[in-house]
Amino acid sequence: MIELTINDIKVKAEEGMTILEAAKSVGIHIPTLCHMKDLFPTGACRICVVEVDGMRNLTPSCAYPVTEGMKVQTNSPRVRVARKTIVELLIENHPQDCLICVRNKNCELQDLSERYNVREHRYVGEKKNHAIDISSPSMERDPAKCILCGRCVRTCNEIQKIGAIDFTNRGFKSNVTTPFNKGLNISDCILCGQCILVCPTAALRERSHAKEVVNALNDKKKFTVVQVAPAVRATLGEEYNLPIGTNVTGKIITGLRRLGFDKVFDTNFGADLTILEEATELINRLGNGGVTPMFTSCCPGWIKFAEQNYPHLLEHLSTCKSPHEMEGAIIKSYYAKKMGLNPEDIFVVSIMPCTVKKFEASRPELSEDKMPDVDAVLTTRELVRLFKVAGIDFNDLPDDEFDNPLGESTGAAAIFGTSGGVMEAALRTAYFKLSGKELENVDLTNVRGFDGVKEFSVDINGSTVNVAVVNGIGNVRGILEQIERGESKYHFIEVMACPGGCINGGGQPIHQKPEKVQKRARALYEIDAKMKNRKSHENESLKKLYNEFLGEPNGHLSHELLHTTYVN
Ligand code: HC0
Ligand code: SF4
Repeated sequence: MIELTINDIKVKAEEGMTILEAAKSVGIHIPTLCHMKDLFPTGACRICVVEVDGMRNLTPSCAYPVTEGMKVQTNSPRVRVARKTIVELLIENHPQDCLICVRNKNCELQDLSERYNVREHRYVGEKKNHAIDISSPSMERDPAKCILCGRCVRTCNEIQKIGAIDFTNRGFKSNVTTPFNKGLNISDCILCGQCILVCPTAALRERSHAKEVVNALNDKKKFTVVQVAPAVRATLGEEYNLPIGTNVTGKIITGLRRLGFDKVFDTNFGADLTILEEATELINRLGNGGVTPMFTSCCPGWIKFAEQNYPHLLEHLSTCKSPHEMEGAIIKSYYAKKMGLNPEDIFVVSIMPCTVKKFEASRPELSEDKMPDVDAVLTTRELVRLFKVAGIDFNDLPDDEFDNPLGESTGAAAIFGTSGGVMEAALRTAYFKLSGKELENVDLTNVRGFDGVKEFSVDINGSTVNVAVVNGIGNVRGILEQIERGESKYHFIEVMACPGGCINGGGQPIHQKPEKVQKRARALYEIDAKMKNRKSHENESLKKLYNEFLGEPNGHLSHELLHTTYVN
């Protein structure tokens, strides 16, 4: 243990701790911008500077380790002036359009301006002027709002290991951009939106589909159908100050009805449907000597990554569309027929925790006869904005239930939204299909949690099935290289691009609370544990769908409506 004083308070800190961490441990706040927990400090932004006895210059506390007997002042007049000057300089080179900014009231620059009592313009001068990058169907980049903290660059390069964006130029001309400044859509970006989640301002944000959705709701000729992803129900409440991990399914349904949707369905139904199709595909591949290991295909960020970087391995991807796309296809075929509706009059909206789903919905491979399975995708954050405009006081809403038949689901579907969930759900059904027996304990805890790669082997009818779960796209290359070398022992692999899975998707509420991922995941496991039916093949409405319409999993009609192809 090391003893030091911070603001004349005696502090005991572990060796190797930074001044920032030691201060935090005794309730002393030091502001940060470039700092990222668990990543090597860069000390670039200088907002965390402190005064250390015996040192001439101010010291970045995020990058400097504590030493025995050290005396630190985190709030001296010199420190305050330095921090305030940094904030003032950032503000003067910023558009200052807070009132119409999508991050108004959720912006770290605004918070710093408030904290340091910035009340006048002292450094008015030239401002950087960059065009907004709107080349991608999922995201926008607004470099004029960038304050060069570098958190997006580090997230993309060091966590996601994509490298789609980086710093360019120096001094006043410094900028974060794509290679050759060509736009996100032609970079290596997979549109995961992880960079949006760490951006302190609105320099990175989703491409909004709100206008299209409002127009459809106002169009009397349109039959509007909405579906809600598994992970949204465990996170949306955070935007209304509810504790992280509060399940707000019932309130979301009521809110969507009040917005005017004709039907409110559950993507979890599509998730159960995906499991029946995917488990059958796996069993067929294992039985017929098909290409294995087979990868899950529900994460469009992972699919985009595979198409861009490993086109020679695309045969390993399941051909299943993702759950919300399957649900869209069923709404515009089975449900339309049942209700006597013209599929062209149906407008399907998916509420998703994800930015890539916008790109996915626009893909021509995911439409029938040029009619998209899903017409618009709103992120969790965009739905909250619509609720606000519509005068909906979310916390006071009564609970309601999904419409049927495409609103019924099982516990297996609920856990899709967290890393390992799709694998656990698939194994519950694959075990039954292969052995004719039900799993005694459906809680497959080996595939839960947030390790980068999780492994599990299950004995089914005397054969061992080896599975792996890749948590975050940054962990996938090693697994793919094993396959390239012909050394993979796995039969089935789940990949989710966002660390933690969809609960931490790029469309989710933005705040830097490190415990959020665990608490959100726990909410989904609780939903699963409380369900009467916890295996996808127990979904009664799904059985009816096969009896009345599809025939059998992987049958002719399923292939036409629920499976897809990939582009290399
Ligand atoms: Fe997910 Fe999905 S689980 S990708 O994370 O598979 O976005 O929540 O909706 O489609 O179901 C996201 C979440 C989904 C899909 C489902 C899958
Ligand atoms: Fe990188 Fe993902 Fe952001 Fe694209 S969306 S720049 S891949 S972090």
